[in-house]
Amino acid sequence: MTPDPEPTIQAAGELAPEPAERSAESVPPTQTSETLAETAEEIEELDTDAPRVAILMGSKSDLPAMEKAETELTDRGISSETRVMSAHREPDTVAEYAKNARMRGIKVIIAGAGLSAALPGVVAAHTDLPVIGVPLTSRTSVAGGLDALLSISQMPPGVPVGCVGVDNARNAAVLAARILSI
Ligand code: AIR
Repeated sequence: MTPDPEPTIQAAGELAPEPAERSAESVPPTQTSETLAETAEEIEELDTDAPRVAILMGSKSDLPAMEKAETELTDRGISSETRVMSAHREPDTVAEYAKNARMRGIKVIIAGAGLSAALPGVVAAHTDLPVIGVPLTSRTSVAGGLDALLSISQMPPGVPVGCVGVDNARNAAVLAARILSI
């Protein structure tokens, strides 16, 4: 227990300290949501290594096609992170990743998948960040990737996914750079 501070006696007629002085000493500064947002923006600007673009794919077998997106972004000096997650095999992981992406400072999401390619659409269902889908050919593709092309491009109204050409992950990266205006 700390002893009580000495009581201060104020003589009659003596001026009380200005309210501003007292509040500066005893009340912690309050942060409005506006100043918090500004602070978050400043931190983001300082943290230059933080990924701006996410590159997602449904399987490790998609990596040879999707790594072209990473190469293009790196060449342009845009930070990215690459993750493998399947909308059908790991639906909870995909939902959680998409929900947290904006908070983590991600600005654009590129998502590639083959066959019944749900990944870009499911990501777009869980975030309002721009999502660019890359339809991929796979060992058992129908009509050279037409299955994935239709799965990605035929999104319902209100939940858009930008769609690049089959296996054209590089174009997805160029589009992401344009969205970022870099
Ligand atoms: N895929 C994986 N989960 C859902 C889908 N649509 C896709 C992958 C890959 C294809 O299925 O994106 O293009 C084959 O995956 P795997 O793992 O069998 O090679």
